[in-house]
Amino acid sequence: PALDSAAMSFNIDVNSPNVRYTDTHIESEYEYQTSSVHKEGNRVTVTPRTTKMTFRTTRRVPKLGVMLVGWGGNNGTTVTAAVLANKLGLTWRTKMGMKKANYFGSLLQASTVCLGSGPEGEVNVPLRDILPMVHPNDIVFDGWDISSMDLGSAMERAQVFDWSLQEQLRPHMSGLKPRPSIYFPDFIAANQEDRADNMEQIRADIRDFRESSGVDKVIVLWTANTERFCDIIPGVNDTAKNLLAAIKTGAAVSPSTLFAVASILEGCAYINGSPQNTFVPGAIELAVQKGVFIGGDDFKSGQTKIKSVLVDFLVSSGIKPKSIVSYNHLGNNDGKNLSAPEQFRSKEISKSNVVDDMVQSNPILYLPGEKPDHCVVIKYVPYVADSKRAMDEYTSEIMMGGTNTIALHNTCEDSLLASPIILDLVILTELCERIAVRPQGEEDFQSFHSVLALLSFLCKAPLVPSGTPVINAFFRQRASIINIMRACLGLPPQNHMLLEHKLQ
Ligand code: NAI
Ligand code: DG6
Repeated sequence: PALDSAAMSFNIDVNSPNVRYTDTHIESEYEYQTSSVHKEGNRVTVTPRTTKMTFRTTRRVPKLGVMLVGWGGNNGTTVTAAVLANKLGLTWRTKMGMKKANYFGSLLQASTVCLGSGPEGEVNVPLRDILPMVHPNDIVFDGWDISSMDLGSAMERAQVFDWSLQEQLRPHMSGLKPRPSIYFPDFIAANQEDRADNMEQIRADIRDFRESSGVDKVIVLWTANTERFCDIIPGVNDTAKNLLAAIKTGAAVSPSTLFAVASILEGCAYINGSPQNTFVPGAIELAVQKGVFIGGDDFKSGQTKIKSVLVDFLVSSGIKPKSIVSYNHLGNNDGKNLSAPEQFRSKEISKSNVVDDMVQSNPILYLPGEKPDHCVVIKYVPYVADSKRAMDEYTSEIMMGGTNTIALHNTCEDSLLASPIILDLVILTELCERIAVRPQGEEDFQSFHSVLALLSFLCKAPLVPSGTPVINAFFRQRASIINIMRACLGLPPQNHMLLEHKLQ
């Protein structure tokens, strides 16, 4: 029987003098415990530190609008159709039996967290129930594309869903049409006048969507094709002021950066689901100045997600990965776009840096600067369409000169992995917009840094504020999200000590 995950919904009340529920907020008094470490040669001094702070979460969940750049693509159509199918409670027959719409693959909708244990044993609840959050069924979608095809036809072009499901969805999808977007075959050489108009048009589109749909809040997310990396040019994109001036005069600015700037100027969070360096220094500075969240880069959906688990497992077991070779072939439009060298290079960079933090964490295995050989190959094979194949070989050095080789073969619809990640990205970003923190002794509450590092779990190349560590390891990223949510409820971090079961 199909699982009814919607029925698995919990109301959580924290019974603690440190937590206050008002009509508008959940407030928790929290002790943040860290250690300050001083290392001099082989001598390490650790000083535990406790910082008291108040977390305040606004309880009212807004009506959320999400504008997708690349709405007519495989991810854009798949996420829109999946939400519709869930909202309508659709079921469909396949050769494997009846299927029911669900949100498998979503951290927030389909994974759980253990709140603790009681007479009934361990109690696990969906992450979506820990704090008041937007439900994906309630998201209103809109967006842009360089293809004017309606979403019903674009869904068919994507070849992701079973035909009998598409037939049910088509009447709902065909009326949806992407807004015209901007296309610069080589954005560095593009027409200047147009560009200034383009940004104003994007801003007007955002305002039009907000007004016509009646949503309270808009988040913009890039799921359009991968662009090539752009150069950081002093005087053009190095500061917020220069970037705004460059856009006005029509200097070299990529379409994705234009979307990011337009979104920031409209006060809308902007998320980059592709690998290119949309967030040039000027765009980051602008987001900080305006207090708007930005996040990215590049959805962490399959091969890279496994890498962020497997390399962590190997290195934290004391095993030394020496070579990681990752092949991909896929036949969708993303694969076609990535068959161009400059676009492939963007993806190669974001797929390759993912092991760095794990390797650097273990100086027993790796000398300073030493890294495993890491090779990423992507080939376009039209026949396999959206059903991406990823093949990986991990070769590691084990005890006494031994060699351990692990080979993986992974096949699945790429867009069905990316779509739940898109939902998590926008829902988590929206939640973060409602969380404020006040360190003890300070008057004002502050929000998270504009560069929303909490999204790292969902991204291949996490964007973090300058000077802060990049974490790629899967379970560290997951723990960060869960423990911050727990802090909002005045609950300590999950420690997995289970001392209550380990003492006499
Ligand atoms: P797709 O090629 O099916 O869709 C991209 C859409 O963007 C197309 O409809 C295209 O017409 C449109 N587009 C291109 N330039 C545009 C512009 N300037 N403005 C508006 N629309 C524009 O690709 P897919 O499979 O949906 O992937 C989208 C992006 O997500 C790609 O960059 C891909 O690398 C990235 N990604 C996908 C993952 C997955 O698992 N599917 C995982 C990680 C990243
Ligand atoms: C080739 O790998 C195509 C890419 O767009 C990927 O499918 C996508 O970036 C997902 O990558 P990963 O490494 O998370 O599976």
